[in-house]
Amino acid sequence: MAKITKLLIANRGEIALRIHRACHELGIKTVAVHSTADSDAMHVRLADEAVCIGPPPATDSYLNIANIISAAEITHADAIHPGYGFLSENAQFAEIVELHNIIWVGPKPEHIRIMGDKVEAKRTAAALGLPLVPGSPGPLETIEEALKIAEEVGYPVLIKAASGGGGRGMKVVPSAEQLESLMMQASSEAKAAFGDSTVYLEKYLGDPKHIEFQVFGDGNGKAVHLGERDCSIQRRHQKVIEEAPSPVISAEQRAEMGGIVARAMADMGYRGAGTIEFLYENGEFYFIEMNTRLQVEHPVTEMITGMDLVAEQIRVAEGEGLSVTQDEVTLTGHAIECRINAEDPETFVPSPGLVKNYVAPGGMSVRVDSGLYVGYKVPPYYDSMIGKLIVNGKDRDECIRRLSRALEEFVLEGMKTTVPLHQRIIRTEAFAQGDYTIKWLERWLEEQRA
Ligand code: MV4
Repeated sequence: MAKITKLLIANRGEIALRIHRACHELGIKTVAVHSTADSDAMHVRLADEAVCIGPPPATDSYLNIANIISAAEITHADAIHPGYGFLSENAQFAEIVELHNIIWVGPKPEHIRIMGDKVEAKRTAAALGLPLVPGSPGPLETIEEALKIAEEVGYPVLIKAASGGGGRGMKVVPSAEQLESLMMQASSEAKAAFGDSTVYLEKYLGDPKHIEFQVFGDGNGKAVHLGERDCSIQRRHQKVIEEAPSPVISAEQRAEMGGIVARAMADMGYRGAGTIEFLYENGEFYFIEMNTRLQVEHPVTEMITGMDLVAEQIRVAEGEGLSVTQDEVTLTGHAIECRINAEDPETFVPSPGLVKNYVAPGGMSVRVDSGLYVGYKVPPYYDSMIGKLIVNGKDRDECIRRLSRALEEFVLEGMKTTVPLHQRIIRTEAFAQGDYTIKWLERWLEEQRA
């Protein structure tokens, strides 16, 4: 039971601002840490204190553990929130924070470590009763073993790197003839990319949806689920639009799967916010990975639950336990998020630059999470996501109409953005129907180019 009085935000951009806002609503002071490229960022200006932690490259600043811990020490911050990306899923960083008697606003380091190893994650998920994609029970040791398992589950199969995730280091194997060479290739690529050659095998699902459940644990055996998000609208493993609830999941199926994931998190003693990722095909869920962080798309869950997930993370980190029981969680209406990137909407080439004019949309049930302001210069060193537009409505129809209206209002001059792309996507029949899968956007973009 340790109240947080001053929290260091170990991140940048819209999520740093999001965390700052939650802290100030809770009466918690904030410390911004930033690279020399981010001195003029909105969250740096709003924070109670700011410490420069290095030059623009993230490895020298936002990933520099010694500098971040030093910043926490000199400002007497009593907690660190890592946001998403950067050090958010670095178990060693979480351990170091705790060793310095600083409250880590995140899951237990052991759980971060387990879920970071995709083979360990699957083993754990299986033991907790989550449905898995059929495949190897552990790392692939020999080609004979791989051939045997592939035969059992049926081709095509997918070779994945244990240290991969987010789609890096995957190889689709169409038939037994290619298995050996693709397995060797995957293994040596994994070694080069992650310093770990461990690979495993799964049945390849041809065209699933990506549906993820938001979970929260108190670290002491209590956990809840906050429903699912459909994140299938993606390009090259980058999500573009997310929505909650999924347009294809029934209330019964949500309650069933939600109950399973919440019980799993309770059983493992999970602490804080987490996301359990599934592939969904032919009405069935298949666990693939768990993310041990707050995600970019958390606002759609906030809109349908009315909960502040950053405030909830802070409560749990303080040892206050969850603010709700499962019975008290209500899922109401529909919410959709569009990621606004500083990119050419046709070529996706990054387009950083000076914000010459900016008018954010407003009105009923419209939320914009962004650190943009007129005169701000989007630096070229980081991710091109510069904001998120999140809209909710009483149902999916109303939500889409409101989203279209909000996108119409969006004014951002000085760089190319993905706003026009979102307008085009939400007008398609596939989006209207809600039956899109993970391959839909790339296929549609290909069609549009032709
Ligand atoms: C798969 C799959 C098909 N079958 N696993 C990609 C990222 C990583 N989280 C897992 N991924 C996939 N795993 C099996 N057995 C297809 C993908 C996949 C994907 C998954 C979610 C969202 C977007 C995706 C895009 C391409 C491939």
